Amino acid sequence: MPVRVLFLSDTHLGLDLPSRPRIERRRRGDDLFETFERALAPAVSGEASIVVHGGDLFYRSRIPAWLAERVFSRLAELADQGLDLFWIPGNHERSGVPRGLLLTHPRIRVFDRPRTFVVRRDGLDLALSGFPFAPDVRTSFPALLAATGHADVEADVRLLCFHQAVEGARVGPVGYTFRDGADVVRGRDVPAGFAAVLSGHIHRAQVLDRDLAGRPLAAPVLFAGSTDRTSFAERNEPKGTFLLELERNARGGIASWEFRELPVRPMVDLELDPGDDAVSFVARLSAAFSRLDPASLVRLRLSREPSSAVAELLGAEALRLSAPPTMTVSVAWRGAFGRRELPKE
Ligand SMILES: [Mn+2]
Repeated sequence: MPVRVLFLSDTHLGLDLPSRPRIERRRRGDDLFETFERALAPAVSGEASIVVHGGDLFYRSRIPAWLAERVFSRLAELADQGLDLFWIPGNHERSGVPRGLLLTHPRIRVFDRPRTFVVRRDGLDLALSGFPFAPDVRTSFPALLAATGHADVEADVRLLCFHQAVEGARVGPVGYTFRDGADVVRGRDVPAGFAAVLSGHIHRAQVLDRDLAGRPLAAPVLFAGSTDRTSFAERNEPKGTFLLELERNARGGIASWEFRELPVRPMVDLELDPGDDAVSFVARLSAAFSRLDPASLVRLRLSREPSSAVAELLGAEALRLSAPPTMTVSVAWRGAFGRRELPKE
């Protein structure tokens, strides 16, 4: 019987989530928690018995205690129901996150240093080897891999888990490609003997099977990507998780997978000429908003610096009122005014 593993990463929980909001409105922070919960659905329903979080669970390394408590108690709940959870600390989690809270649960394992965990599931011994985010991974990779101790354990199926860029990974609207930076794992360093490599860090979901010279990788490298869009650079990317099926073979197991897409809010760039007349601008703006999905995150880009009458509207309650309450609008234009965001506190 195959073992099913849910792989998610880069949930960035805590982003835009103040403990005492002064304005009631839809927040990205709430979106990210909703998407996090949806992402966990295959684990909650029993489709997967193992969950791997590829890192950047939180949005930064110093987090308030209430946030850690909220997230860790949810993870502990899942572990209490019999799931095995694994977490690779990302670049946002190198020091300040109080990992001690998680390390005390017997079914929650944290790659707080290079190490290998073995769990028995559905008659298979599954070894998960990994290490926390390493900034200079290109040179340190062989040593980090060896330090996991993967070679010293017996297992039917093996996974390698980390939070790094790998040669050939692509991000952003124009497809920036990671090549030979000090923070990039070489394609030829991806080791044989693993069913798959699971990595966080790269926010675009993708699977690598070749290096940039076209040579096949020794194991497929899966990036689940962020579970929700964390910036406009991700506005065209589908978001989701991977559900993997792992089976035994003589070479560290074999993996198959499907991408489980998650519903996320549309991100829209709205270009508008501010004109000089505030009344006409508001009418054009409202008309443009009404054509969009009311759940959209809108980046309003003015083609030129607005007149003072129009500028006054942009900073004010008026703009908030011209958009549906479920819409989030930010404004940017070139010129002396710089950049403004709305709604804001
Ligand atoms: Mn991230």
